[in-house]
Amino acid sequence: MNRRRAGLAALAALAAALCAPLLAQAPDMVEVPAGPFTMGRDDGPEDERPAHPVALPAFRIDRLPVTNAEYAAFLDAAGLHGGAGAQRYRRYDDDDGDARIRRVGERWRADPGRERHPVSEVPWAGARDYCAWRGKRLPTEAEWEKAARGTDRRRHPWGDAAPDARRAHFGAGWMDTVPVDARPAGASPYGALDMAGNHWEWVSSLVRPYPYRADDGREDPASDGVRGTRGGGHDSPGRELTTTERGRNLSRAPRAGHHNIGFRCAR
Ligand SMILES: [Ca+2]
Ligand SMILES: [Ca+2]
Repeated sequence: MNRRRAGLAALAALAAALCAPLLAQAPDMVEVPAGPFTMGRDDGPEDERPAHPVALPAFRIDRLPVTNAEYAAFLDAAGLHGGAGAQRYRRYDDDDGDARIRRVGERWRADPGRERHPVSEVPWAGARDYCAWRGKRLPTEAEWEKAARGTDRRRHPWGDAAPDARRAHFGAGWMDTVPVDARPAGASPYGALDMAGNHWEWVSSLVRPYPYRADDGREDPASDGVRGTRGGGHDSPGRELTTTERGRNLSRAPRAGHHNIGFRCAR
């Protein structure tokens, strides 16, 4: 090897060494640019009608849902309960058989093998508090839908093809979940993973009829009303895995955690 080629080879090796960690580590949030998108559809169930334009400012959303390991770290930092007196509430249904985080000594710990699975049994207020702890917030229902759907009205995050096992985890048994990054082929137009299937996801919005309006009271953080859930879960049939499905067949009382509802955060 002559000196020039040796020098180039050394440079290339250095560049590869410097870039490797960047390439290996995808960003933990994806960018959704400002602009309108179409929310809802005209040919779906009543609660998804009508298709209507919603304009949103730019925002970022987590690339992945929150995992058991991440939520265990939050419980360590923030504690199981929030509020005080009559306002005291629980951030995790730790006594539920479907909980996959347990207190071990003084610490909260994800069950072995479940660390990277989406967290379940988190009441809506726990999801809200987790996002605040990370300097984030829950996405609104409109933000969630745009992040999953983009601006071309696609039926699923990956496009219009029917759901299959390569793109999403669904049609599975009770609590049969997979790691949050197990289905890269199901990425949304902005690169968010796992939006369809595995777990439903809490959004900030109360469940109200369309058209979506952020200023009509549905974003009231103090309300006790039912909060939205989006995306479909591991035990959903394929027809619930659309970008427009609103989870109307689901138990989603906000004060309880549920076996098939997790969340991700936005900013
Ligand atoms: Ca999901
Ligand atoms: Ca529960």
